[in-house]
Amino acid sequence: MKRTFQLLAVLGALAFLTFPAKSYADSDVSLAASMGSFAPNAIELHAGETTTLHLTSTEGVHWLKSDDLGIPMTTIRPGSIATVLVTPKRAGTYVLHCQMFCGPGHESMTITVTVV
Ligand SMILES: [Cu+2]
Repeated sequence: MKRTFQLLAVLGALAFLTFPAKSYADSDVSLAASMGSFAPNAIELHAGETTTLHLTSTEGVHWLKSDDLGIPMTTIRPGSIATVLVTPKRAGTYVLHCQMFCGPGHESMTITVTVV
């Protein structure tokens, strides 16, 4: 009985961690930064729909921001997930750059966001 309870507690915690802001957003996109790139480096969002971005890093500290898309300056660091809600207003192609010098490969750190 105690074992069953423990299992339920673990499953509950996993569900919470896996679907953090599900009730607020239409969809989720996960991005992982490393030295020199974001993976994926191109994503598609929908105008007028809210997407939750889950941002983490596998290597180094990076920063993301977009005035056009309403993404506030966000620090992306290893071992944690930064959650940002984004609701693009207009269709178009937006190229986001890492916002502060992070080390080798910084110049190539871009994410192309296509809003349809
Ligand atoms: Cu950088």
